[in-house]
Amino acid sequence: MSQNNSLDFVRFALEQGVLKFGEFKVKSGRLSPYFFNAGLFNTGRSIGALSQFYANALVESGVEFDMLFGPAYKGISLAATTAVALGNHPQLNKDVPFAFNRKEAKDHGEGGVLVGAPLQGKVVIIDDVITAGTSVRESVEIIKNAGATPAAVLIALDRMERAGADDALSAHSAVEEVEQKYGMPVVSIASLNDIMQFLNQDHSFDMYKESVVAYRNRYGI
Ligand code: OMP
Repeated sequence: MSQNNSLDFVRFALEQGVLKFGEFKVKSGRLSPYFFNAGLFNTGRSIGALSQFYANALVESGVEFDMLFGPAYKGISLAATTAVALGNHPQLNKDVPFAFNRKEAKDHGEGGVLVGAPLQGKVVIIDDVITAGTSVRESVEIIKNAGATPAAVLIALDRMERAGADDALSAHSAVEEVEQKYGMPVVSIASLNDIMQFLNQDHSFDMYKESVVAYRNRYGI
């Protein structure tokens, strides 16, 4: 990722209140000095800007792809808006198909769990963060069952922290585990490294820097 796209994104997420510093209990039970709540990109302009960051990250990654898949629920708006942004991207200029799943299969009307373009070719899974990798596993199954190929996962923030319990920390992060398990890259708009770089440049958040460094030293990859 170009550093501009990543650092601009960290700044933008802070401005929107999506990225916050403080003390937050995360899914793993750890007390994290920062939290990223992508659900707060909840206006037309903010999700429009978010989709441009996703589109830039994907194009800059050089990953070859044919379409996007957004796992329900959060992935639905992400896939739709990022397809719009990719359509307007000056370096790509491609009308990118997108699809998403329903959580409940429909037994009437058009039926099935898939909505949108038929799943085919190289498919990029788009999501906000990867915690346990459950949503990636389900998406990979859906894509393979349709005869298509999962090509990459595109996320907003890579927290770059080791999976596992405190006394049995894995050598790898959830993102690395997904990359190894499925043999495909995980592209993120920004990562904990970018947050650290932001904290080194912008001194308005100096009071949180120490705790972010300590957290990274303890859990970081
Ligand atoms: P889904 O959006 O349903 O995949 O859930 C993402 C999970 O990651 C939620 O349980 C969030 O609470 C959690 N999460 C974040 O969204 N942002 C973070 O910075 C950290 C976590 C986390 O709990 O690890």
